[in-house]
Amino acid sequence: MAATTTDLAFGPKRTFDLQGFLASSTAAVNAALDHDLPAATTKPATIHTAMRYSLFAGGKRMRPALCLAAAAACGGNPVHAMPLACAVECIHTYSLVHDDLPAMDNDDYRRGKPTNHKVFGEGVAVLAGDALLTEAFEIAARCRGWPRYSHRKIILELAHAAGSLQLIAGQVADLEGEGKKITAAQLRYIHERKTSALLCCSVRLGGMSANCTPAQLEALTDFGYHVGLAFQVIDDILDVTQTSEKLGKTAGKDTQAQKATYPSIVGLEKSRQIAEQLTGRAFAALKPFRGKAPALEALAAYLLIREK
Ligand code: GRG
Repeated sequence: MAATTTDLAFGPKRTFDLQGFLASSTAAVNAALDHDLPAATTKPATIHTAMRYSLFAGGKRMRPALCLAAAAACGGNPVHAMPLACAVECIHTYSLVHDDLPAMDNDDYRRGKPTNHKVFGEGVAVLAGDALLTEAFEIAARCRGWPRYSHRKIILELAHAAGSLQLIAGQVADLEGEGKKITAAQLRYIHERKTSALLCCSVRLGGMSANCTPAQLEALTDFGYHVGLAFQVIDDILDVTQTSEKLGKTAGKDTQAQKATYPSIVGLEKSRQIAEQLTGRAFAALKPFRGKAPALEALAAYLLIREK
């Protein structure tokens, strides 16, 4: 991965060692998660082994990276952002474990490995997802509060993004839309909740962990919202253009499940244009940082050209 902001037409030319940033943020997040989660051998060992199986299966760790990058843009200390970066990854992993269940997307392959229920059975996979969701709040509760962002406000932020108005709402609309012809507006509703809400929350939490100003939080929200939407459009494109081996999850699932996606509604070419426009909006949102958010810029640029 050699992505830097200089690769794309957005914003002024800047270089940033994204590979180095992702390597160090992923290593730090993995070490913190390893420390926070009960050991695989802790009784009942089955549940802790199952939680760790999916959490350490090799996800890209984009949500924690966005959280840490947002904290850096606001002059924060990564130590203060880390509990929140770990919490969003736990919520994301829980959502994948449950999404893969036979009652949901019924998938056998995730993060390059057999899905949780294929290894541990459906009952344990449901519980592993539940436990990861709960663990997220236990870890997040270790964050510190600030004058602008109380401990309570930070936890509410996380709960709202994961709850029935956002992440779950998106999943419900996604399930109910299967096999139906839906409009681009309805598809946007699904993407905003199913995908963008948690990505945007990751960015906002990073800012909050740095006691960011209201203007910075507004800019981060605008950035996270657009990056989140672009992320799902690219995800839909990759589903029809990449192999399962490359993605580490079953390719072609959306077509198989008769899911409405941007490529199915507007075609591949137009979908790419939409992803580029959304990424352009994300870049524009960072203007108030006056070039002091290089990691966020580089992440947005990379997410547009990612191949998995
Ligand atoms: C409550 C039963 C129950 C289920 C909830 C909320 C939910 C299930 C599922 C969320 C829906 C979902 C899977 C949205 C897709 C978001 C998305 C594009 C995920 C892939 O993210 P990546 O590419 O994955 O960052 P890695 O594996 O790299 O972390």
